[in-house]
Amino acid sequence: MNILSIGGSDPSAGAGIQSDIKTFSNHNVYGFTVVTAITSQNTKNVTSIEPVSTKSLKTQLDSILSDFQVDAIKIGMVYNSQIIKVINSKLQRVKVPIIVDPIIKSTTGAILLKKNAQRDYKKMIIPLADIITPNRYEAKVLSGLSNASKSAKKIQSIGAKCVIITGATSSNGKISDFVLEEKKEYVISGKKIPIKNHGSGCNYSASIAVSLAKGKTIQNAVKIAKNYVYQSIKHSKKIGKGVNITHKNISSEVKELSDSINYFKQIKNIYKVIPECQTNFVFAKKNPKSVMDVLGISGRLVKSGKEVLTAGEIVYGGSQHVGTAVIQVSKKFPEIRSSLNIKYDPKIISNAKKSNFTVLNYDRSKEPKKLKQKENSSISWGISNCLNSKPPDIIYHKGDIGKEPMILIFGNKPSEIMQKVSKLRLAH
Ligand code: PXL
Repeated sequence: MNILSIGGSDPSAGAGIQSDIKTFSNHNVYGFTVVTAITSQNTKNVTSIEPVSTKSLKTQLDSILSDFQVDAIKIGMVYNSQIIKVINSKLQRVKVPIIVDPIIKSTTGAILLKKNAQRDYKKMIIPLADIITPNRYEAKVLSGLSNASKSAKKIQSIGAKCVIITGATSSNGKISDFVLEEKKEYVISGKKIPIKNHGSGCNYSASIAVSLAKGKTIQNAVKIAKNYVYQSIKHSKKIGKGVNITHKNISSEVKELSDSINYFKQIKNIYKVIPECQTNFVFAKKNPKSVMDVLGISGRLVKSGKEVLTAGEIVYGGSQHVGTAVIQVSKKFPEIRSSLNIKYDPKIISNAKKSNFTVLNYDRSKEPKKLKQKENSSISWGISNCLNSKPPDIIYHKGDIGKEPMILIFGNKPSEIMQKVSKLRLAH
């Protein structure tokens, strides 16, 4: 997945295109950048702004749009009317979701959209927007209105399909975004962190761009963006002499799991090993106590025709079933922290034995009746019954009445599971 950010260069990398690359990367998508203007700034002030020439802007856009598949476009700082006109003419016929983040003033008070360009901005940039994400101040400048609902409706009437006013209201430690979709309006609230920062607006709109490219609903996109911004402010750094710079480092555990999931999904014909109950791939903290200590995919890896799609996000508590399995194994073998479930196939079991894997199994039909009634009890019972003195590579069962047979692969970490997967010659 590839996303293009069109905006200003910020050498402090707190905002602008540099910050967007970090957001895209944190969401595991590739980012392109087209520079509209070069700002000189730090955490205290902006000292210079030089827009690029229209020729450069045109050729930058052509370079990207003629070569790559672009799954969404974010438009940030545009500065003047010449830049606005080029963007409008190049993007009018582009058929990918466009997120517009109106950039009018910097946190430190500098003008980032010239006053005499505001008319052209409304005429030529706002109508490109599938989603526009002004903050309260920007919404007021664009609409002339203070009331969130009226202001959003005005901006929608200028041509944006959906309007999200970020930080529309805030009280009691909460900050709420006002969302006006094509046919409904609602508010989404989250926790507020009162830290003056540089970058949160860019983080928000870039995260929305990723979600839109992934086909998520606007409501889910807003929830994901709010959480991302919360984290980026929480981990913001005072690395300069002025305001904090937002920062979010995806944990190495999430990166490791996410890389392995992507690798797994790319295996040829891998859809054939996805069971009816779908697949999860998990990675636990050390000594996990509950599934809330285990990273998993909240909506699992699901089969859609011959494709395997990631439904949901990688989150702690994302898997009940496979999460419970890894917790049970880790009680006896603490080094084992990752697991993946796939469809039972005797050929896979015989490949595993040929590779000298430690393969264990249990018979679900032998589980005591009393236990069966409890949610997820079977897996704990089955696993604790079959473990022996060696850490397992594979544990399988052949099902029970109404229960699907299943293979679980175990390893110390997701990349080790992928090494095992390559030996098992899945989907051949
Ligand atoms: O945060 C908005 C923003 C976006 N883009 C650039 C900026 C700023 C704020 O300073 O400099 C280039």
